[in-house]
Amino acid sequence: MAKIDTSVLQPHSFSDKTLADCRVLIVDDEEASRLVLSSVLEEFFQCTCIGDSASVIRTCEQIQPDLILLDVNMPGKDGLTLCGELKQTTHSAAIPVMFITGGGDAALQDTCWEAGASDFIAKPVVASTLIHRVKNVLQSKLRLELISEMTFRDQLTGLYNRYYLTTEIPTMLKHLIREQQPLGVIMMDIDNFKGFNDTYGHVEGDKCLHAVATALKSCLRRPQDFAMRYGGEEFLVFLPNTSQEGCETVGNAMVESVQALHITNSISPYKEVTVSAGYIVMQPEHSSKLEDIINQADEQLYEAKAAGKNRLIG
Ligand code: GH3
Ligand code: MG
Ligand code: MG
Ligand code: MG
Repeated sequence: MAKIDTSVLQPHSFSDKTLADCRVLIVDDEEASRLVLSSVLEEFFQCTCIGDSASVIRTCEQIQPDLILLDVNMPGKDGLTLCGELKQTTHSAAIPVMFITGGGDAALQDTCWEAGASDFIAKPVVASTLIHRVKNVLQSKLRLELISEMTFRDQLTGLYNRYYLTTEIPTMLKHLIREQQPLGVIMMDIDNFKGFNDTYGHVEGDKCLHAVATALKSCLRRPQDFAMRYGGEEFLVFLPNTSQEGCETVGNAMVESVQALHITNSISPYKEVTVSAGYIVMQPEHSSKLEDIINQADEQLYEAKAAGKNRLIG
């Protein structure tokens, strides 16, 4: 029988984040106001308070809040201007903003919506109303996060899926073109996998796919790098802003880490499950097509198969 580590065999479980895990960033220049808001909310959520509007964008990058409670009137940068900036910044654009407004007149409320508010609440704040409104916004955010994770991930392996490739990669390419940064692409395929299925059955085959995907993920070190299940037993790895040397290091680590799983495959000349990989490093241009990039990496993969499998060629 194939020897597989059963600790990595559970199918990918999507996010189990709850309301209690959500981080709320409270931004208000008045200390008394921050204290009131945090004392009401910290029983239910993870709260962080700041009084200085200038440091909000940096703080968002550091703690990635799920909601920002934002005072409208603050010295220096006011809440409305800050909200506009948050919505223009990649890492904070999706964070809902709830305004805490001093006055409740309709014109100000309109301005809050136009600035990108998800909701607002008038001072003086009623504790129970605040809690309900915050819970509502966070519930919606959690649902959206779960749906987007399910949309973009392959359920068996937990890796990104093809839909992610077609929707997200063009944005990544545009960024690389603008910054004049190279892209490393690795195309990978499990060796002799048809024989593995025929010998051990498709259930063991699925477990093997999960274990291989976990090994590949463990080789990714930077947040911008990602691996994707391209087809049945084929994987694509994208390494933005990576040199030839960097690509080779990651690719070799992946090939080695799969063999290091020591999953028996009696029909393989290596007697274990292995992968072959081909890589390219290229400078994306406006004329670059995703299909061409993948085809080039695929040609290298073909060379790796022809040269005896269980290796990286680029
Ligand atoms: P090579 O070394 O040349 O890549 O040979 P191979 O046998 O791996 O190549 P081939 O393309 O003939 O086989 C791919 C196999 O992958 C066929 C199919 O049964 C299996 N496969 C694809 N998707 C899945 C899946 O989701 N689960 C399982 N268990 N098997 C899958
Ligand atoms: Mg104020
Ligand atoms: Mg294949
Ligand atoms: Mg194969």
